[in-house]
Amino acid sequence: MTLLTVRRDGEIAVVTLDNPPVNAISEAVRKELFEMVGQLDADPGVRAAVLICAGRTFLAGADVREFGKPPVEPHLPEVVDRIEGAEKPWVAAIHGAALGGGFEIAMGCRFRIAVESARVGLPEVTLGVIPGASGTVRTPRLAGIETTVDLVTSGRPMPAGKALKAGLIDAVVSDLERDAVAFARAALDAELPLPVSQRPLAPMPEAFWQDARKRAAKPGHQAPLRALDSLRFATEHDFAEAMEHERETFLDLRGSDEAAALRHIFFAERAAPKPSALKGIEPRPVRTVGVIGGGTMGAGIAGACREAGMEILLIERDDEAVTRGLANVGKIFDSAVKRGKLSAEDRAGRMAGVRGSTDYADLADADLVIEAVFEEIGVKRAVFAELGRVCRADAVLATNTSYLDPRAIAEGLPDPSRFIGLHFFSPAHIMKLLEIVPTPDTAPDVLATGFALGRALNKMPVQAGICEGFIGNRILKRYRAEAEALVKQGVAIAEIDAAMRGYGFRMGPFEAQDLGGLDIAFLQREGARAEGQDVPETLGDILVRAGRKGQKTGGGWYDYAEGDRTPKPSASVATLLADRVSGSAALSGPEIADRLVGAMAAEGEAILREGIAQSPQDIDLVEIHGYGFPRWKGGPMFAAGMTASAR
Ligand code: T1G
Repeated sequence: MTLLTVRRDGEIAVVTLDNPPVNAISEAVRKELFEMVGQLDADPGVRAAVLICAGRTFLAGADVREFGKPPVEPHLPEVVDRIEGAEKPWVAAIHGAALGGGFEIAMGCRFRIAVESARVGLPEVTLGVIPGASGTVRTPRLAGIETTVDLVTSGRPMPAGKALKAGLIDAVVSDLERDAVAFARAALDAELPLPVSQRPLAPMPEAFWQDARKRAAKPGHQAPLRALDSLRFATEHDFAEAMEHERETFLDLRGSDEAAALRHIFFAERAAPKPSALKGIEPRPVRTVGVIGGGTMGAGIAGACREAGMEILLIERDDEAVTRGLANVGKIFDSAVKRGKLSAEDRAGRMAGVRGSTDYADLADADLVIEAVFEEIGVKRAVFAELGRVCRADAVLATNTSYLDPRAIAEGLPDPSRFIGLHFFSPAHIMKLLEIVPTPDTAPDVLATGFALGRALNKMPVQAGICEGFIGNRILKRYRAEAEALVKQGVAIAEIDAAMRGYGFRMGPFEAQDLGGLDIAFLQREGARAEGQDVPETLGDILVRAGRKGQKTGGGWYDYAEGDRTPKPSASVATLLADRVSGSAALSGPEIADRLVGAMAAEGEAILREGIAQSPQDIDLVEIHGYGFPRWKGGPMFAAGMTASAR
């Protein structure tokens, strides 16, 4: 045994697993657990066992790195059954998160206890599989079918308090190991509950399953529905048959493209915030953040930084704008209170850390200042000229620009090494993507500070090189251009949107423009044209010039009835674009999606070639966390087979 250690507390054996970083259930862990049951059953001095983990968490599930390899015995279901069938009852002592196979092992134990901060869950669908060691078969025997439906189809973990009420755990304790031993000792004086596999489970009516399917369905994402099927099968067959069916489903999904895509993203999301190129480079500490501009973006950035515990100074041009800016930040916390995520008292605490001022001199102690003012080079340059004068020499100065060249903004700054682009996405307190855009002068520890800020704000930080639109907006432009090319070839606008929704996007390219407004991109194109750039006319230009800016003007690519956001195909648009459409291409939904995703991947390839992105997986993360690309498709680069990820 190298991962399991045992110590005796009287007649209770305390079995500790130590397999950092998250006690993932590798082949070795399965083997040692399997053997441990026999060892303790054979020990006459042992009457019960406590299973507890060292480090940050209880068993966090099967080792995802083994998914690409053929399964090796003992398989996890056998380990769970062996624990359940042990002569001496086991008690799972949970801290951190008991997830997937970790919770399945806990269900093989006769009892489960946890500390208040612990969570239990079955996140397998987030990896494109379903529970493979009784998650859809034992869980409903513990917590009933309704609770299990949400656990297995959403993959969302449940906090210990709720899990106790749901019957998933037996007690919430404060001193885990001490209380687990006491719990095991006390359990020996009473009649033991039935092993979970022997508890009853009754079928549900057809209507229940139809409704559950409707709620679980996400276009193109099969795992949640397969998990539901496995759960239903378990309610209509005996335990052994249900286990066989679940295992078959799990093994079938394990090799699927969807599982490969979600594993690709799982590891990409963990690698992105810690770029290897920054290893050993100490970021500058950030406790006080100045935000210049209290509009939507500035307030969102201020709210995100405040939520991460930083002190905020919001700078605006006059007292009225300061008041408005502070009110914008307050609204962010008000909505958190409304959603029950924040108490009124906490809200007060959040706002106590946000001050407003019109005087740049108040930024003298700021560690970081983020500019979020109007997207005009003169305005931004003036802001940084002032910041260069008033801020500490080691303060990091950042622009939130979406489209301007950060090098042009930094021009004239006495020390450009402390300047960086931090491109947040609106609403900045919600959107996870943060494009980090260093200039050639940006110091390595300033770049490291950008990534440290991304981690502190629980964002998905991705480094981007300097080009128009960096990574995300550049791909968006190509995506929209390809969609317009299909319209010119005679493919209906509504069919294109439907195809992308069928692929897994929440909205197609045209619906999304109508929601956001066509004029934003139009003004960018007009600005570039005014600077003498050759920007070909787009179909969107024609619509904007005709006053069709989207939902806000009652019509864009679609018509909208008064007070109704339902997009209706527009005869006016057909007339406006009639002389641009030449062809009657008939493409299926998947063919349309392939065309558009292919265009995104082609642009991604150019972005890689130009060194604008560090890796194809970074591009996938940008698309998933900034532009609604369905994560179960892995991102455009993965979908186009351009990543080295294990399939
Ligand atoms: N397998 C292998 N490595 C894992 C892992 C796992 N399950 N989970 C995390 N890691 C690595 C991760 O790559 C990172 O590595 C480090 O641990 C810290 O991760 C049969 C089939 C547990 C809540 O889906 O949700 O069981 O980058 O940064 O923020 O039914 O990790 O440091 O080299 O995320 O503290 C089900 C996935 C598997 C849990 C901890 N289980 N993990 O969060 O750390 S399927 C999961 C998490 C299954 C059975 C089925 C989180 C965490 P590195 P981290 P964290």
